[in-house]
Amino acid sequence: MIDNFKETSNLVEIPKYFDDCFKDKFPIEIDVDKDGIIDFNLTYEENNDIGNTPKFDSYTIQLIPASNKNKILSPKKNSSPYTIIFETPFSSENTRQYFVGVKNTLDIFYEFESPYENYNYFLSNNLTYKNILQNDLPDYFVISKDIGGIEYFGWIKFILDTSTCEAEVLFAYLETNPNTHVKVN
Ligand SMILES: [Ca+2]
Repeated sequence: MIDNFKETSNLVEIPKYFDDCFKDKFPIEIDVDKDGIIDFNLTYEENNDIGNTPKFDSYTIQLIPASNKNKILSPKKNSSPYTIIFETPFSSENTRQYFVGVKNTLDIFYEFESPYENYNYFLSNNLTYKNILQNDLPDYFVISKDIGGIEYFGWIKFILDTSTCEAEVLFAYLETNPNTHVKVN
């Protein structure tokens, strides 16, 4: 009986609307070199699908560079998908920016029109980053920024947990020495 109660109390209610979960939290503006100019936004893109019945909106949570001088880096690999979330220990060595086949979606919320709102859900599966985002290891993006034609490397430490509507950038770092790799152990 007590065990049953515990299990029930651990269930998190899935939000019915994306705004209930994240409206107050996105976009999170990230200024990696503290120069007052935003370099990346942790935010979402909204898509309206009108071709389906029932109609739905989808909200795709992503890190989006504010300029094409700012790169989101992936570990170098021979084939896609190219991932963008790192866990410690990591380094910016052997990384690069890919343009095609990048697994850049952190999670997706599907929001159906009324009266189907009880079917709304976060995708939260292996097409996104369910296992990496839900384990106990801190999550990072590895990034670089072109300043005056020279590349500077850095990282962004963040939390995203769609099961509890948490989204937060904990720290952003840009190495002050050019062409110098960063690592976190
Ligand atoms: Ca900046």
